[in-house]
Amino acid sequence: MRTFFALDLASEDKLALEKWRSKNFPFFHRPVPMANFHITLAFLGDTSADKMEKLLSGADAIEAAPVRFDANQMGYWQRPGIVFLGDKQPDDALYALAQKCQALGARLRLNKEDKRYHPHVTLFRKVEQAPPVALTEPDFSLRFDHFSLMQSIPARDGVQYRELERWPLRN
Ligand code: 3AM
Repeated sequence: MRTFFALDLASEDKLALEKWRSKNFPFFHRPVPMANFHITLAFLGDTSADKMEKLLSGADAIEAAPVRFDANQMGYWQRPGIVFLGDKQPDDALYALAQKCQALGARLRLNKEDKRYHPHVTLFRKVEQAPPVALTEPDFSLRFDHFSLMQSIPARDGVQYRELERWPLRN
């Protein structure tokens, strides 16, 4: 199965982001379903049953602090065609957690990511042109007290995510 570590947004935050997105970009194409709003920590890819067991016990051993993410900046990456929300000053705790998740994935020879890690919440995919400027600046204060292992399930019109397991973040 296809998996990734992520910070899954709380339902009320998903709703708030969706409200802002639909007000500011009512005509923009290919919105990510609000249920899918998340911050990827580490993409793992195809995960066998054998590796899944090691992944779960490896994640049990991860100790990391709660994370804050202030979604206060919109961005666009032309090559993957992604419009996203970022944080102008990302939390060190987020990098520390992502690094631990990525190291675990690398130890199990799951997906090896050479690119620099840029924490973000994807809003639109397959976007060919930079989006217009938002009428109202995004300003969402997101807080996370757990991280999750997610399964990505292909669906007829996109993907669905399912949380397989979650772990607490503590100081
Ligand atoms: O919504 P974002 O972009 O944060 O882009 C995919 C998504 O994250 C990313 O993993 C998340 C769940 O699918 N992803 C998918 N395939 C990937 C790959 N081959 C990938 N990240 C890196 N390498």
